[in-house]
Amino acid sequence: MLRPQDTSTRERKPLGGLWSFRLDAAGDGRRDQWFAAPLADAREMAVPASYNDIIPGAESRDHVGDAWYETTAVVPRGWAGQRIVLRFDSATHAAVVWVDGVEVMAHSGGYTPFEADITSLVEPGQKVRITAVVNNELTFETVPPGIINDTPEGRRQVYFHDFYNFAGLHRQVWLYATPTTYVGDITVVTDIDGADGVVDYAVDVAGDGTAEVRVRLLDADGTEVATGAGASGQLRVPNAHLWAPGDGYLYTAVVELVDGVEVVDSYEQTVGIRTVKVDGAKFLINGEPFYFTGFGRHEDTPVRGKGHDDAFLVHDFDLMNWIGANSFRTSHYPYAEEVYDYADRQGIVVIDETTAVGLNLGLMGGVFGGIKLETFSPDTLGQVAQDAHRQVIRELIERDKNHPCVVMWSIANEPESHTDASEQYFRPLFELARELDPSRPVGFVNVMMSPHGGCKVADMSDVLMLNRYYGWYVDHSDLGNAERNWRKEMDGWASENKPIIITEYGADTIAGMHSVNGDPWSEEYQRDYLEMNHRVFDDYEQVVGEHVWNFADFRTSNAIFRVGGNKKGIFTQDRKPKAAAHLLRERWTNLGR
Ligand code: GCB
Repeated sequence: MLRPQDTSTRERKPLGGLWSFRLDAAGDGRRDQWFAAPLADAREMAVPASYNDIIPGAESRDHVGDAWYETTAVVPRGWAGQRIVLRFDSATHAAVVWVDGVEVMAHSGGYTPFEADITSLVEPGQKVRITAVVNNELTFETVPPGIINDTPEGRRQVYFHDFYNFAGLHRQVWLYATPTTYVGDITVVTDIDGADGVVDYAVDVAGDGTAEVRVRLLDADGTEVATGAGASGQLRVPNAHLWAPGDGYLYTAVVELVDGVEVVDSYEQTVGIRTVKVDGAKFLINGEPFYFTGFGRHEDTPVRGKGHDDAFLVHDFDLMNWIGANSFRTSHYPYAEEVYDYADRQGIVVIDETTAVGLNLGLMGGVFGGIKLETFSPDTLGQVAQDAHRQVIRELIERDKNHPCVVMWSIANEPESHTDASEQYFRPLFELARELDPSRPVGFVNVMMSPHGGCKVADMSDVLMLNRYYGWYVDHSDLGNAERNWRKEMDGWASENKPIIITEYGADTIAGMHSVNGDPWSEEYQRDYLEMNHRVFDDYEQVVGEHVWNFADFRTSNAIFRVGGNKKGIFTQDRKPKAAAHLLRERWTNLGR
């Protein structure tokens, strides 16, 4: 799905700002048709933002169920005769949307965009009322999954991942206009042939008319370097300036639909020419071995929760640059599209992950009152969940396929992967991802409970992505044993002749806590812990990357091992460095591989 753009034929209008807002834990609104008239008894709420931490108190923080959002917007007069679209960049986790009381769309999945053609419902020059009910419930039919318990105090949401279940309209909402014959989709896949760049493109012409497709490829200075005609084709760029880690060089494909001399529609698609390949135990970008340094991250900032914020985007990338990180994983969901655009321009490499986190009920000791639940079964994660998982893979790849920064798909984080049921669950999902995008490696992130020899999904992965907490969740405060056990396990994985990325390793650390003994939770322990891990990584050439967990401290649900959230950040939640930041900076800016 193409992002809205301003071009010579298109216009967009962001609708972010303050919207009317009302929590509806009882679920009255759908029954009483709150969408039919201006939202009564509403307060105001920022969009984009999570609502949870904006309103003080447990009512919004622990809210389970519907939340209503409403705004009005004037459809620009100049859009008469155009196709008019309403687009939500995301709504966490599911939404139904009405325009002047008429339902226009419904969507499940909290981190991908959805849109509706509302041309027939609106009058250019007139005001429209847009209402969305956004639901935050996680069940065995959603990805990520959860369980809702009825208690005397109300419904309580339980989920199987640690990061807080922030909800709301986290990203921009747009009204935009295109011509009625328009560019519906663009796919670009790039290759390198000697010094030449090769760009295969395919353009979907959508709408009511017919048109010819014309493509002009411009370099970063705006000079035309190649042209193409027809809905699909190949462009060759002599002496191409490749997109590479640290060098976010982008061409622009100006895709035009033409009817005679008239340009019917025009869309600008950025193109980074690069290749990605797994060769034995090497991960190659443009044929060169690449070593990932960086983080698993979260969309999580004070007050706004998961709401996208350009200031934090730029600051976080500057901090990653300062520390020598060349990459990150979008743990554990697709991030805002602004993040990928910026990573393209900054030359930062991205492992792009779906929302499939917490598919592992074996990790949930105690949550079900002593009852042992199977992870993959008709009563738990069955067909409906697998279909939802298919949908998030599809929507992720459709949304992000053209970003050069994305070098790999991660289809799940730490699912159960040691059982026959998990093997059956995942096989078709790997097939789907490969069918949708044969140009990138596909993997999943393996959990410690499925060590080498015990994992039935790792064989399907092009790259072995391991989350390991030797010295934290096991061998806690015993780094000697931790190192020995880590090496023992690594010996097994290293025999697989596949690249290994350590996608998580980390130690909870309270900023400002110090200990001459290097006690856990101190800044000293975090440093010692990281150094131990690095000694292990450096002894295995199969290890092609290290992503510390986490870039910054982040909010979690409450648990006895969480003190105001997950404190494994190298930066605090407000982005102040802990001592380990300097250690990583020293290592990553000097890593000669
Ligand atoms: C993990 C998860 C991550 C958690 C982390 C932790 O393995 O993938 O989401 O935050 O452990 O710190 O417990």
